[in-house]
Amino acid sequence: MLIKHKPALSEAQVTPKSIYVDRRSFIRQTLAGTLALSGLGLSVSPALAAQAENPSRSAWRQKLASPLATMQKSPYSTTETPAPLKDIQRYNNFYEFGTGKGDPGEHAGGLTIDPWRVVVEGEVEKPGSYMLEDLIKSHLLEERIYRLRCVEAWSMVIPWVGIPLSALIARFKPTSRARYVLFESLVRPEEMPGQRSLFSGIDWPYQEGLRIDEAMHPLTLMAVGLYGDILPNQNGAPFRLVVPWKYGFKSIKSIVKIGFVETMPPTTWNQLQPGEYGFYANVNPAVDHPRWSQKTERRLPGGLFGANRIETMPFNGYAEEVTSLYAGMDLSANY
Ligand SMILES: Nc1nc2c(c(=O)[nH]1)N[C@H]1C(S)=C(S)[C@@H](COP(=O)(O)O)O[C@H]1N2
Ligand SMILES: [Mo]
Repeated sequence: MLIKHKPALSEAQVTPKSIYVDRRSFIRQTLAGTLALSGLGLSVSPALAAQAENPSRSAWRQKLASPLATMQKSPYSTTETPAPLKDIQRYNNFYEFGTGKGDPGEHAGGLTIDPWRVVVEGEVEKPGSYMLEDLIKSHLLEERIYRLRCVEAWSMVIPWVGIPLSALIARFKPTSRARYVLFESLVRPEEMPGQRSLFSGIDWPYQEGLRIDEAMHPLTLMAVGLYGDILPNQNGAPFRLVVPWKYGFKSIKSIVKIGFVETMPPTTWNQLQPGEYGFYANVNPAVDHPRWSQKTERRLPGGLFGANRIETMPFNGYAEEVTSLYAGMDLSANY
């Protein structure tokens, strides 16, 4: 991804990186810092205090405790070894928190993720503003270990927890006019420093979309967790899309709206650079990005000696399951 302008450096971004390397030592240091500062009669910044506790995460974890306890393993999981949690949490794209890979890990901790509402609108018989827990509670959570391939040519294996999007869509009862599904992320500049930057280049909210048959495909997941716990904030807590055969930018985070529409919806990266980020964005080693090759990818974390390059697979290795969705389409023109 390349954003047109360099974002303004925010005050929070100058906090030393070493503080954040390990979340536990971060919390320890923050608490120690709080004590030290209060001993000196100084106060700690509210953002740091929020990252140390964030009661909304404990509240949401409690709501998800019994669904998580009955989580099922899925036959759709890859047998590849998942990336360690620390790598999944510190190498992210989530521009609402900054454009650097470490920014979401540094700045998303304070995001309030409970209560969380999801607005469902458009061509459905059951539109409404739903509490997230009400959307989840009648479904069994599944663990789905999927490869995630970013358009920037890095990838990771991630053990998501979620429910198939098809099961959710069925309860909203789409009408025959619902040909596409659109998704929108949270807009909350007070908690999202990337949205306060005048130069981010993105017109918030982050938006994505799928054709209805892509949305109904059994591989398409709405994730609420990973590694058996609620989602880390930097990975899109409390509720994000995961479409494993498409480039990662389709897998929109921290979703607050799902809409059902008749025509192809505008999507964030496609609007910014239509020649580089197609609406379909299927992982395809045969079609290079205009600025780099898509034939190989860096599988993270790298080994002892750094880069761990592997060949990129058509549809990210899910060709057998999804090729039929695109029968008759020229994928070289549509990514
Ligand atoms: N709202 C929102 N969703 C987003 C993004 C973003 O910037 N904002 N980045 C996307 C991109 S480019 C990728 S590769 C994945 C990264 O997911 P991860 O950080 O959980 O690995 O999230 C996607 N979803
Ligand atoms: Mo990405």
